Amino acid sequence: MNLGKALVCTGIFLFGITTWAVDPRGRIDICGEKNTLIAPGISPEGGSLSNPNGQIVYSQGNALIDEKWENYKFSFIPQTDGAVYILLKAIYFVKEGEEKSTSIWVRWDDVNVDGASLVNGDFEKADINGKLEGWNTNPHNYIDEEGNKCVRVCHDSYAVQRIAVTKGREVTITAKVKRDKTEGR
Ligand SMILES: [Ca+2]
Repeated sequence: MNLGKALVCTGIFLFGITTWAVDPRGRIDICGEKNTLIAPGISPEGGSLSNPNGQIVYSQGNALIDEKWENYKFSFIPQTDGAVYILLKAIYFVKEGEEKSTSIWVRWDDVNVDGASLVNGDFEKADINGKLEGWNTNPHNYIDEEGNKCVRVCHDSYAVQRIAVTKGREVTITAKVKRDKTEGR
């Protein structure tokens, strides 16, 4: 029996409840606008990249074990001129025996795009109402970590920005991601 299973069993035994059986992972989806077609490029280290149809690329990163910023990098290649939406989120997770998904939260910061133009990738710019420059997200997802701003998101409550892309010009996205400190283990 590994440690993870032992902890889960201990949780059931002592409290009659199950504990988390999954570590958070960052996920970034790229969705082509209108007729914009995209193809997958490089995959995140320790993660995966998939291309369920010609307009979508899903990237998913490594398991986030410690509460520290980890590097995230992947790319895609536009097959047409157009625009895409970048969705910063976390993995989709359904607990065993349940029908509804459970929200897994991660934090993102320092998003940088090579091959296209993105604004406010460090999340430092927002108006007085907390509306982030360049991004759309729930204001509650905007986090101030002792002066450093970032976003806290899950699969269904993400941060999104639209960027223009050029046919054949590979777009490489780098970012920092970490497990959220409020996330259970
Ligand atoms: Ca920041």
